[in-house]
Amino acid sequence: MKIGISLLFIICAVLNMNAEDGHSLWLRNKNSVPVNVVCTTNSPTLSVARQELQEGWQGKAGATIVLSITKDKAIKNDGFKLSSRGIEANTKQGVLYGVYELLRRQQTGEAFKDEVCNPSYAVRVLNHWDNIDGTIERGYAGNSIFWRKGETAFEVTDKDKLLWQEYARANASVGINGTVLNNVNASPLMLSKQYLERVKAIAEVLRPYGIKTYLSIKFSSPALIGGLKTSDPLNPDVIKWWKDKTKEIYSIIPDFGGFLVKANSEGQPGPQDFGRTHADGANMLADALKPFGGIVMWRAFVYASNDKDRAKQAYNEFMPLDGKFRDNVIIQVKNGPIDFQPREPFSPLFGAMKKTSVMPEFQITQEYLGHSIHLVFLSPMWEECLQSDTYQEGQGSTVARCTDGSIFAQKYTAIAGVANVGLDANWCGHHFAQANWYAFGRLAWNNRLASETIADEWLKLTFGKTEPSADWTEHFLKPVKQMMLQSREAAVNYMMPLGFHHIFAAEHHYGPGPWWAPKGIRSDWTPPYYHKADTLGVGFDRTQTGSDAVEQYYEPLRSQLNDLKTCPEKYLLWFHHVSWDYKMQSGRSLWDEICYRYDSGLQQVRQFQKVWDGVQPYLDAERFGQVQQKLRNQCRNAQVWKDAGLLYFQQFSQRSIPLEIERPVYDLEFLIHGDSQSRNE
Ligand code: BDP
Repeated sequence: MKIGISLLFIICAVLNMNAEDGHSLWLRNKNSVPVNVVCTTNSPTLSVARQELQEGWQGKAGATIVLSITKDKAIKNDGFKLSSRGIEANTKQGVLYGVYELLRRQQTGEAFKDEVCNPSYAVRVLNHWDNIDGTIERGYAGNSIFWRKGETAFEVTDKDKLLWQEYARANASVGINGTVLNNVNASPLMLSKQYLERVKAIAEVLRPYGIKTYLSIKFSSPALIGGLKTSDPLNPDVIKWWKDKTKEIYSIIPDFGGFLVKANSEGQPGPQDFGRTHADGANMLADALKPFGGIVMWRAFVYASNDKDRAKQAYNEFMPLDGKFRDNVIIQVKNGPIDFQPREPFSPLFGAMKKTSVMPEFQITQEYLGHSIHLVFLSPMWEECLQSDTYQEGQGSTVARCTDGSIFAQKYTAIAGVANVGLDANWCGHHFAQANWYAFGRLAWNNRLASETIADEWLKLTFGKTEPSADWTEHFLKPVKQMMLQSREAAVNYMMPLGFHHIFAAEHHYGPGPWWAPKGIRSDWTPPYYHKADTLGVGFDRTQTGSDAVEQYYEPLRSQLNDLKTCPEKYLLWFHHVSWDYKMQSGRSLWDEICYRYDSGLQQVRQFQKVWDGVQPYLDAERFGQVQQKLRNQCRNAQVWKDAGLLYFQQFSQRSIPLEIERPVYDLEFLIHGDSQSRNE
C-alpha cells in the first residue's frame, strides 16, 4: 500500500513535470544541433551568449559562429551586426541581443542578409508595480517575483535566483535592458539598507543579461525615513540626503540605473507640496544621479480634482517647464492623455515638449483591458499610438519619431511598459498575455514593427513546431493570428466604442459601470464625468467651445479633431458631445451605431471561441483548456458590457435597440446591484 502510494506520487510528479504550464514562454529550444562558437573576449554576458547559441542553434550542424566586440559607427547603443560569419557589436549586450535575434530567425524561419540592427530606444524598461509586501498593484498573475513579506522576506533562495534568471533571460531575448523593481506608489522603506541589499542580489542575477535595475522612490523619503523636517527639493539638507542616499545605492549596486518618480499625483507627495515645480524636484534628483551616470524618469501622470478636464492637465503642468529639465531627466508620458484606456488619442505632450527628453509609457498589465481573463493582444494599441502623427515638425512627426531621437536630439531615449509578470506558473496569468510582454520588448527595440509580424513571431515561438507543416500554418497560425490582431478592437467594441472612456464600475476597472458615482468621491473618478450622457446626446465636449482640449494638438490635427465632421469616429465621443440622432458614416444614427458596436464586440468574442475550439488538435491539452475557459469568461463579461452599455444609455437616448441586434439578457438592475462584476476566474 505504502509503495503503491509513493509510486502514484512519483507518477503524478512526472506527469506534472511534463504538463505544459506555459512557463517556458517563447523560449523553447527545439532540436538544436552542434555549433562551434568562437569568442575572443570573456565576460558573464558573453558566456550567456555562447551558451544560448549552443543550446539553441538550428543552423548548419558544426557551423562556426564568431562573436566579436568591435568599434563600428554604424552600430548604435547596444545594436549589432549580423552576418553569416557571426555577430559583431560595440557592447557585450549587443552581442547577446544579436544571438537572440539570430536564434529567433532560425526558429521562425525568417531569412537574413548581412545587416545592422539598432534599437529604437536606448533605455527599454519594465515598470513593476510590485509592493514590498509582495502584492502587485494592478497585477493579475499572482504575487511579486521580487518581494514577499514574512520572516523570509530578505532571504535570497536558489528558487528566487532561478526565477530571476529566467525572467532576465526572457527580457534579454526581446531586448529589454532595464527594470524598475517596485511600485510607482512607492514605499519609502525601499531605500532602506535591507531592501537595498535585496536589490543588490537581484541586480547580480540580472546583470549578465544586460538588465539594469532602477527603483521608484517616494519623494518625501528624506522626512519619512531620513529624520529631516522637510523634503523640500531646494533645502540643502534634503539635497544632501539624496546625494548621500544615491552614493550609498551606487556603492551597493554600481550599475544602478536611476529613479522613477510619481510625484503630486493621486495623493503621492511631490515638489509642489513645498511650492516647487516638477523641474525643481526632478533636477535635484538628477544632480544626485549625474556623477554616476544615472537617470530620472519623472512621470507626467498628474491631475488635480478641481480641473474641468482631466485630459488637459498633464500638458498644462508640463509644457511651461519645457527646457527646464536637466539632460538626465526623461519625462515619462502615458500613451493617452487620461489613463491607459482601451482607446485614447495620443497624449498631446508627445512632440510638443521639444527641449525635453520624453518617453512613452505603455501598460502591459491589462488593468483596463480585462485583466488576465480577456484575450487582448495589445500590440495594435501601442502601434496605433506610436504611428499617430503629431504634425509637430510637419507631416510624419509620429509619436515614435518624436520620442526615439529621429526628430529631437534627446540625450536619452527611452520607453517603459508596466509589467504583467507575477508568480503564476505561466508568468502572466493568461497564456496570451505573454504575447503582450513579448510585444512590448519587440516594439521597444523596433518601434516601426507591425503587430502582425510580432504576433506571427510569438505564435511560432510559443506554439510552433521546428518544422511547421503547411497544415499547422493554415489551421493554427493563420486563424489564431487573425484572432489576436482583432482582439483589441473587439475589446474596444464591447467595452468603450466610439471614443467612450473610463466607464468602469468601481475601482477594480474590470466590468462596466457607466452609472457608478458613489457620494463623496471625486467626480473625475466617476464615469458620468467622462460620458456626460443626457437626453440630447452623449460624449465629452473637448472642442474649442467645450473644454478646448483640442487646443493642445497641433494643426492640422487640432481642426480635424475639433470638427464633428472630420473627427475620426473612433475618437468621436472623446472630443464631442453628439446628439443621439447624429448620422454616422455607416448611415446609422449615433444611437444605433453604439448598439451595433457593442453587439459586434460580443460577437467577435463568440467567434474567438469558435476559432479556439477549432485549433484544439494543434496544441497541448493544458494550454488549450485554460484558454478555452478564459474565453468563456471573457464572453460572459462581454455580454455584461454590452447589456450595460445598451440598457444604461437607453435611459437617456429613449430610443429602441435595432431589431437585428440580439436582445440584452441581463436586467439593468442586476447589472448595477447584482453579481455581474464577478471576475469568475
Ligand atoms: C492608474 C491605476 C493606479 C496607478 C496609476 C498610475 O489605477 O493603480 O497607480 O494609474 O499610473 O491607472 O500611477
